[in-house]
Amino acid sequence: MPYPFARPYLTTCGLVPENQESPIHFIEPEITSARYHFRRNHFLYPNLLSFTYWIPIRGNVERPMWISLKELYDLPSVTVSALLECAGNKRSLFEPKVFGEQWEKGAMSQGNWRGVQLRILLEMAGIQEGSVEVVVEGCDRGKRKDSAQEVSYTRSLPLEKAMHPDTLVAYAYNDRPIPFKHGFPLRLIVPGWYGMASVKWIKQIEVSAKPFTGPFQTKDYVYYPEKDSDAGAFPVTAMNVNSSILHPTDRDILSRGIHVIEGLAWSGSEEIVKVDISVDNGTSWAEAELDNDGESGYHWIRWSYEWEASHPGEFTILSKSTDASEQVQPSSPLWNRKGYGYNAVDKVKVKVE
Ligand code: MTE
Ligand code: MO
Repeated sequence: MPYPFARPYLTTCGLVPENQESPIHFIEPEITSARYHFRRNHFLYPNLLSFTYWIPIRGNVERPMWISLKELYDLPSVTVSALLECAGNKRSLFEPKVFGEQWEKGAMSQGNWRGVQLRILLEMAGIQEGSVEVVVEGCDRGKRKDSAQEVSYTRSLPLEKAMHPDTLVAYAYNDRPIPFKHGFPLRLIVPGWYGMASVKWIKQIEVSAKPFTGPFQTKDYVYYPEKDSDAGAFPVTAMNVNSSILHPTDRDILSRGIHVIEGLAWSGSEEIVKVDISVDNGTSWAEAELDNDGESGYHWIRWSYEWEASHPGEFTILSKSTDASEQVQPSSPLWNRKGYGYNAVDKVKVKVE
């Protein structure tokens, strides 16, 4: 990457609460250090009180319990290398425009999360017959614009996803305790799903026999394809197949000669099998080289394409990825009123002089 020593700070969508992202061309291609990790918050940062260090596991369980951090650290742990992408990443690109934080392309990160499988904790407590979801509450709370009541940031997972071996109650990020802004001491990590599922600052875990209806479940993080009605609504879950061009950057002026077009590609459900590049705004396409370590997993892959810019002019460069289940980035995304899951073919414009 071009600037190994100095990178700019995050760009800011809002400070109260704090919502910041990394400029796309400064996304670190392997591991996002905590400093450059985007920050997505619905409320002010919570005050962590002693209860944070004892997590209740309750609800529809045989043996309701409290688990301490110490006990948690002593349980067998696993590490998952996972990409976290905000469902609103790239929201600013929707046409027509939608309301909400106007994220550009950098509300995503990738790193190694270590913790205890949520299913181990659920098995310790013993899930009762008839349970359908696991509800995880965060310590942060406040008022939403749509209600006078204070609420906490709380989300549920279907039982099957909660029991998935890669769903973690994480306590470390890149071999260090999770930084406070990213959920210290414990956060949920739901690899493959958009970031809203990965609840920070876990306060309690509750097994439930009925679907959870809190506002972050049933009002936000729902795709509403219609502007004026809720027809056709469905929940935001796994990350869509997607890609971003890291280099060159949009509106770069390049000299004639060979340029390496580089970027990232990812999907929440399957491995990336192909990335197509166009340097003529989609008239012709060629395959990029995938820097695929052969591992399937939850991380993005890097790709590159050598381009000989032999004559001056303006060029529109596109990247389009395909995953193993043959999902392909569309030329126009599914427009939805809250602006989630933008995944149209990525685009930068450059000028060759
Ligand atoms: N957890 C809590 N407790 N509060 C929040 O506001 N935001 C969610 C999720 N978990 C949120 C949360 C959303 S929408 C995203 S994209 C990720 O956290 C962002 O995680 P980060 O701030 O560590 O990047
Ligand atoms: Mo998000």
